[in-house]
Amino acid sequence: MQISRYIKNPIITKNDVPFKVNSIFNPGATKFKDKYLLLCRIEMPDGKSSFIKAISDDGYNFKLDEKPVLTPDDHHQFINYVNWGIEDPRITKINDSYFITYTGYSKYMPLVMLAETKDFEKFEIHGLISEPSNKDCAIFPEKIGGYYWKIDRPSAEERKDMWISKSPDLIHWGDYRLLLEPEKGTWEHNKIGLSTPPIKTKDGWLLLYHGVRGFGISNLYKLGALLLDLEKPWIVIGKTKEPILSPDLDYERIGDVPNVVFSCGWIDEPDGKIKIYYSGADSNICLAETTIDDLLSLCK
Ligand code: BMA
Repeated sequence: MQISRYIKNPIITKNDVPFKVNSIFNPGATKFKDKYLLLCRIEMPDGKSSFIKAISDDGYNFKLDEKPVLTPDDHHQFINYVNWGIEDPRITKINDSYFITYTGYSKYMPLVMLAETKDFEKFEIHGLISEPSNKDCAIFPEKIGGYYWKIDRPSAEERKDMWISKSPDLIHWGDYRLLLEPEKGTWEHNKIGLSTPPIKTKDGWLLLYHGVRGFGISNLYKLGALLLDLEKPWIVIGKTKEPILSPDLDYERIGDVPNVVFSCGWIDEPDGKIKIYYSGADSNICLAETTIDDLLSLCK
């Protein structure tokens, strides 16, 4: 398997946060002004999550901000949909704007929120782009056939499948279609969901997704890759047969939620390498590296 964990994992833990948090994990990732930027989920001592920014010159050594950059309280008219926390940001750059899809959590259960920023200081909160229950959403980085596209994961009673839909303006969504359902009897038996925003490759749209299987009292979260048709992104043209990353090391096994590897962001380099930012056991931020070509060959 052509995927390697960074030897100094985890790269960020709660000890790096300059104030008291329960945990830091599940960051969205992007390049911003030639630096690596992570928008990290921090779970505060009261159990509600906010976001904090981390910046790096090399993608390995990050410096965290002094304070959160986006909190539930910043959500004003949307506060009732996020007052149990904001979680799991995914970042897509379109032209000179960064669009962030994330989970708004409240007594109404998870739903998908959309915010936009140009500088990662000020955020324009566009509001809800799903009803509950829904999460694990990211937007494609360009229009396809004249429309924006997103993938998300509604929870419909027992069903936990990935869906795709389109929009003329990123706000109003429709043309919903099933994209992928869990393959029964395998590592993704119980549920799947999008992990990283799609990247355009010569062979199709490439993305990571997570699969979950319950064993005894534990759920195992693993990562796989998925390849979608470039012009018709609702068509799956390839998928990894086995997970590309599974919880194995102590920092993936032991933590708030044991036996989890979970990713919300990755950064592709001009030379075809790709940095996958992920979290172990909902308790840290880690890095794994591979190449686009390796992932593509595993999807065929
Ligand atoms: C998912 C999300 C993630 C979390 C994962 C594993 O449902 O809530 O935030 O990392 O479970 O606990």
